[in-house]
Amino acid sequence: TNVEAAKRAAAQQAVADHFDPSASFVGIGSGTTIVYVVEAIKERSTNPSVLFVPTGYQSRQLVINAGLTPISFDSIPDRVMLDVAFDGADEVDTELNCIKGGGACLFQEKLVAERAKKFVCVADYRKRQDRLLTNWPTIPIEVAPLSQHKVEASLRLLGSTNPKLRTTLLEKSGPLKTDQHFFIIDAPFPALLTSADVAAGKGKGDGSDGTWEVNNISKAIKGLTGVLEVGIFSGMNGNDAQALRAKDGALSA
Ligand code: DER
Repeated sequence: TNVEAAKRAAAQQAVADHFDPSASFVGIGSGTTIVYVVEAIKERSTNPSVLFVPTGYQSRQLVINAGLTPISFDSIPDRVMLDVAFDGADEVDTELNCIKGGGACLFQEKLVAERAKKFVCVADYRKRQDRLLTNWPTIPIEVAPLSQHKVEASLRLLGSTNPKLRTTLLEKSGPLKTDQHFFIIDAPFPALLTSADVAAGKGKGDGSDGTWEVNNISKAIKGLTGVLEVGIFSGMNGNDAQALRAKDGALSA
């Protein structure tokens, strides 16, 4: 099946199911799937004063190029929650936990996702796995440049075999910088256990036996001084995180 067709199918289903044309504030994520989400929203939006909260420069340009009105996250009025936020993911497990950060936008993505009444993750069939880090091998972590080596050492102590600074020789010599001017470290770990795995005795999930549960590894990494954000999205504040999967164009939630 054509991956692009699957992305478009997932995006159109997600917007049909979760975009209310009368919405006032809508979060827009980063990556390539989100492009189809914005296209679908453009077809359905009827509220001329709806404002779109981007999750980085790419997301903001996408909103502007679609003729939609962006608003910066720090301009959202106090106590206002976004009606809905749409974003992609690099991997999604059976409990709707996500690995995010393939596009190095995870910090603003998490800010926006947590500010939304509903977080809609739009992901084609390639992203859906039983456990995180099955197909996508690493946890993206945004760190203050000065803390890079220290965080890498701490990640090794947590069991990451070979944490690597993200560089891209194609566009720039040297490390990639995020929209916050921070670095990204990609840390490989064994597949992350779900809470059901731990309940079933598949491992302790606290690192003591070499296994990690999704929330435990996320908290352990987030606790390292120098870490700004971790590319693990779980629970989403109890929001109704919907992971949509397009399989051969058909959809299953
Ligand atoms: O960086 C992210 O988390 C993005 O949402 C991204 O990785 C998903 O990108 P894709 O839609 O191009 O696969």
